[in-house]
Amino acid sequence: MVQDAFTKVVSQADVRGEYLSPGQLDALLGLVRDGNKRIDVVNRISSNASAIVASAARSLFEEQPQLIAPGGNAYTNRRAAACLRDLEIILRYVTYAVFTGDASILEDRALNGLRETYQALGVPGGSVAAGIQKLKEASLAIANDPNGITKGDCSNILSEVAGYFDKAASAVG
Ligand code: PEB
Repeated sequence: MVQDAFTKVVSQADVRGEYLSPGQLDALLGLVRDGNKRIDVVNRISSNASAIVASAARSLFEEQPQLIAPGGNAYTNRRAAACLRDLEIILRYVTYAVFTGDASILEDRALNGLRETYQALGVPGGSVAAGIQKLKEASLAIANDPNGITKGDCSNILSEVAGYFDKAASAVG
């Protein structure tokens, strides 16, 4: 079921018939307090999505040129386009997870069954995982860009973002 960080805590408490605990309220308060950072990160990644995908694909194909050579899984424009599209889909779901502070939308709607889909298609999952790691690097570089902002402590949100990419990569790799 798709949830956000608030809904998840509420449904877990409801299962036990309990009120929200002070610790849970504190954690959710932290989420609200740092909400602008979260939304800024989502905005930065979303508005640079094509550049992030292009840079990830370029560096994946540089490292694994066999993918775009005859016989490779991204050989022919049709397959290369499918590959870029897949990276873009993953990136989009990661932005949803960052926005909601919860991985369930990424897991349920994108990662669930993806490994098996790739196996059936003959798409090398390890290479997709490598591509997702490139997406992560490009996204973090853009999210971390100190240009035009007052520098604050973004280590928590950035490691959360990194975690969603890692989750996606390990779902297929
Ligand atoms: C998943 N990818 C492909 C297909 C599907 C997905 C369902 C088959 C149907 C189609 O081509 O559209 N779709 C995608 C996804 C969701 C979804 C993530 C989540 C909601 O609905 N080839 C490579 C690289 C890699 C790659 C390693 C990094 O060499 C991807 C990119 N995916 C790739 C390729 C195909 C594909 C399909 C090349 C086409 C395979 C083929 O038709 O031979």
